[in-house]
Amino acid sequence: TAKLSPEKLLCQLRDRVNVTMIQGSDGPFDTSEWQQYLPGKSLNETVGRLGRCAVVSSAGSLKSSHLGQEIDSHDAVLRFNGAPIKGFQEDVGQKTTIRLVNSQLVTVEEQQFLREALYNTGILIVWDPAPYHAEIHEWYRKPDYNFFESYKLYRSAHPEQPFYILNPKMQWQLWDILQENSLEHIQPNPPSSGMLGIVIMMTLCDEVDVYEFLPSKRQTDICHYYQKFHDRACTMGAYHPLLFEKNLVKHINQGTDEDIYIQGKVTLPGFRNVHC
Ligand code: NCC
Repeated sequence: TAKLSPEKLLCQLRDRVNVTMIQGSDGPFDTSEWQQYLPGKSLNETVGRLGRCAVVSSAGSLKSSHLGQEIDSHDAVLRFNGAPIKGFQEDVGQKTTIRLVNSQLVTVEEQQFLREALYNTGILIVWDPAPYHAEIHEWYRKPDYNFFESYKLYRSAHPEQPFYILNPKMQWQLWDILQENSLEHIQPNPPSSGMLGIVIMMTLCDEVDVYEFLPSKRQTDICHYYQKFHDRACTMGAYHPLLFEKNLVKHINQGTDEDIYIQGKVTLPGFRNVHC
């Protein structure tokens, strides 16, 4: 049901979604206190130029997928929130280059976030469901979850680990494109971590393989590959516009329907390889 051709949609994503991390020169973060906490290097400088990348959703359908080796064959792997590796290598691999976490996890589960070794590998990026197109100052005063203090605590404990804060403008620029390409009215809730991670990797990599975002033949009501919890909303969406995200990703997929069915795999071009 998308209105634009896949090529035009890729161009819109490339040109209108600004993937940037909060920097020391940005608005309320331009204080000497924040300079100590924000990473000195940009994300681009930290990761360098990446070739083939993998994005691993947390879906239950990854269970028994045996995709681990294939996932690890990529130059970089992005994972979400508390998705574990230990005990699941066979299905999800063991490489973690970037872990994208939501601000709820950094706040509510603060103790766990600060304690669990899982978070100490790779580059961390946190995002917060800021109000629709809010200015950074406004968001800073009223984030959805006040994760700033936990962020500072984590940075003090792990000063060498790169840890970025996603500029919240990005998620609404992306949401606008989702809305424009859907026939229905979408609730103004931000895209899921999954969709944000896909677009982040499209800015960093030549090519992006996404696993079990579009469900394979293993599709299940089990929410996560690492838990026994059942909920259809995990795959179809409730708060996040997941169904619309998945339609859009299906539309720009450059791989085959068989890849989706067998491996739950979608292949997207990096923005460097999108010519408008
Ligand atoms: O579940 P979550 O997402 O951590 O999953 C990461 C991304 O994987 C994709 N996914 C997941 C499960 C599934 N069956 N199908 C999928 O396609 C989605 O793209 C999803 O974004 C989030 O997006 O941040 C979310 O986070 C959790 C939770 O906060 C974290 O896991 C931390 O504990 C949210 N769950 C709850 O709040 C209960 C979830 O709604 C969204």
